[in-house]
Amino acid sequence: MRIRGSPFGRSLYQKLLLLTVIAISFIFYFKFIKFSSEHLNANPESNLVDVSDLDSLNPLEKLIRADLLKQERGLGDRGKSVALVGASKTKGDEDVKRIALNEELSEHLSYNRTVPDARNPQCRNIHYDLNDLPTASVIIIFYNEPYSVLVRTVHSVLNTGDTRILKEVILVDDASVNVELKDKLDYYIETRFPKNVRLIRLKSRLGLIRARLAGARAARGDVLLFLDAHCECVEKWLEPLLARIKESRTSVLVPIIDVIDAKDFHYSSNGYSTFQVGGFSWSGHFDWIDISARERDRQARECPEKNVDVCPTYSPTMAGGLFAINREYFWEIGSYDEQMDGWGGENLEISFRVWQCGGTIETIPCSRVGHIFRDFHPYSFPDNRDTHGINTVRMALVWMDEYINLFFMNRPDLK
Ligand SMILES: [Mn+2]
Repeated sequence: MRIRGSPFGRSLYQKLLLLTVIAISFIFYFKFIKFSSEHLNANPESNLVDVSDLDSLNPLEKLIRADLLKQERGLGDRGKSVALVGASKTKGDEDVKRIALNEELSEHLSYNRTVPDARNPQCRNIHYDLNDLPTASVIIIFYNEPYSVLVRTVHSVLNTGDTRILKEVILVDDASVNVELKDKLDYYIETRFPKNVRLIRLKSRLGLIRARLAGARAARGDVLLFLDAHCECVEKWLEPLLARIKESRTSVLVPIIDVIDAKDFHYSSNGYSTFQVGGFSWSGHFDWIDISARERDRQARECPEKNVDVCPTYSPTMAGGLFAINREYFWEIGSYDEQMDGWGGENLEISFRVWQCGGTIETIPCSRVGHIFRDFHPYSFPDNRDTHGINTVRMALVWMDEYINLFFMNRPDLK
C-alpha cells in the first residue's frame, strides 16, 4: 500500500502536528489562568474564592479571602437595611457603641453592593460625551477608617467611574494605627485594584486639611474630587460634576449627599423633588438650609432651557467631605488654609474663600453620593484640642471683615 509522502516527510508532519497541539495547549492554559485571576479581581465575592487550601496561601491573601467569605452576596443590595442576628448582632451593637458605626455589618456586605438611583428621572436624559469631559482625581483621606468601609468606598468609585473620566484614586493615610490599614490594605490594593489606585502614607498625623493637601499635590487629573472614606456613589455621579466644571472652571461643586445609616447601612434619600444647600450659623457652624426664592429666580433666568430642578444651585457653604474643584483653580485661590489643624472649620473657610475669590459653590442635583453619618466622632484629636473652634476663629478673622463682631457676640468663648 502506497502512503503519500516519504517516511521522513510523514514523521516531520506528525512532529509539527504534535508541536502545534502543545503550543495551543500552552496558550489555552495561560489564557485560562489569566482569565481566572482577572475575574477574581473584578468580583471579589464571587464563587472563585477558593477555600480548599487557605493554609497554603500567603498570610495576607488568607486574610483577604477570609474577609470575602464573610460577605453575603446580595445582602443590603439597592441600599436596603440589614438586621444582624445572634452573635453578629451582639458584636455589631458593640461596634456602634465603640465607633458609632456597625463595622460587623459592613463586613457582611459585599464590597460591590448596589445603591438605589435616587436621581431626578430627568437626569437620565442628559447625555455626556465622556471623551470630551475633564478627568477626575478622586482623593480619599482616612484616619483609622473601618477597613471594609474604606475598601467599599474605593470599589464604589471604580464601579461608577468610567475609565475615560476617572484618572486616578488617591488614598491618603493620615498615620492610622489600625493594623488592618497597613500590610493588608497595601496587599489588597496591589492585587485587587487597577494601577490608578494609589496610597500615600503620611509619616505623622497631619489632620484632615494637610492630608487632603498631600493628596491634591499628588493629583494629576483636571479636577480634584475630595471624597470621605465612608461613601457609596450613585451611578453617573461624576459626569454632571465634570461637565459643569468644563462649562465654568470657577464653580466648586457638591453632589446631593444622601444618608447611609451607620447602624443598618440603609441608604435613604429625601427623593429628588427637594434638597437643601449648605448654610452657616453665626456661631460658626455649618447647617442645611432651604433653597431661597432669590436663587430659584436666578436659576429660572440663567438656565431657562433646563428644568430648575436639575440646574446647578448656588450654595452659601459646603458640608466639606465631598466636593469637586478644578485643580488649577484650587491652587489659584490658595487651596486650604494650611495652618488649620485636626478637623473642622475648613469647610466654611473654603466656602467663604471661593465666594470672595470670584468663584461659586453649587449643588449639582444630578450627582448623588451616599455618606455614612455617625452620631459621634470615633477618634480623638491630637492633644484633645478643640480644632473646630480654633480653625473657625481663623476663618472668621480672615474672611468676615466687620461681621466678625456678630461672630464673637455668638462665640464669646473664642474671643
Ligand atoms: Mn464624613
